[in-house]
Amino acid sequence: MPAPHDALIVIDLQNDFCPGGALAVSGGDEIVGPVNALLDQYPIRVLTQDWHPADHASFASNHPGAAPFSVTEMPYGAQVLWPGHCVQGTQGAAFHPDLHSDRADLILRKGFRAGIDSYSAFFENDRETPTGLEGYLRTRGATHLTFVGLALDFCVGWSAIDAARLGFSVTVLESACRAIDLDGSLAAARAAMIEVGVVLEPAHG
Ligand code: VGL
Ligand code: ZN
Repeated sequence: MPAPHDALIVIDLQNDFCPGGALAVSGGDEIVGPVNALLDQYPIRVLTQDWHPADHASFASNHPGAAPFSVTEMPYGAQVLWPGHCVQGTQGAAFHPDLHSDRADLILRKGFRAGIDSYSAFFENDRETPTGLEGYLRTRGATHLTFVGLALDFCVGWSAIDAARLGFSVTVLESACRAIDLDGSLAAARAAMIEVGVVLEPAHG
């Protein structure tokens, strides 16, 4: 059972990451029920929302000739070029309609600057521009963070790793996550999470 200092962070459970969406994660909609059950249990509840302007630098369509899922070099490092997704104010950027988003204490939007992506809920992809979530969680008294959502190998993984580096105790519930798994990204994300002390609760067993 969650204790008073436990926070649940639900990453990007939005239409565009669910089947039928612009950047669909296989089985993404299957986690909505389990996530709703968790939202009822935790005393501190945060939802993140990927929230890009149409001219966002992470969209392949904004790089003439670039194919979706190719990798480019940005001033802040390597960046996967995604199909356009989660454009501010669109239905694709909205939460899955069955998600109990009214339960959230805080909805944190990220990726809203055109020139830089933000996988992590804590820092943009330069790994140093803060989103403000650390201060929110610390002032709420959160010490242990449980992550669920989409996608395990990108936004969930980067968020969990940053949280561990910031000194939070971190658990990822894999049963309430789904992955993109692009060129070994899932195995790499799992290894990187374990490396910094994130506890991965496996989907089975
Ligand atoms: C995500 C790719 C691009 C995610 C967001 O939520 O994992 N992945 N934008
Ligand atoms: Zn995005």
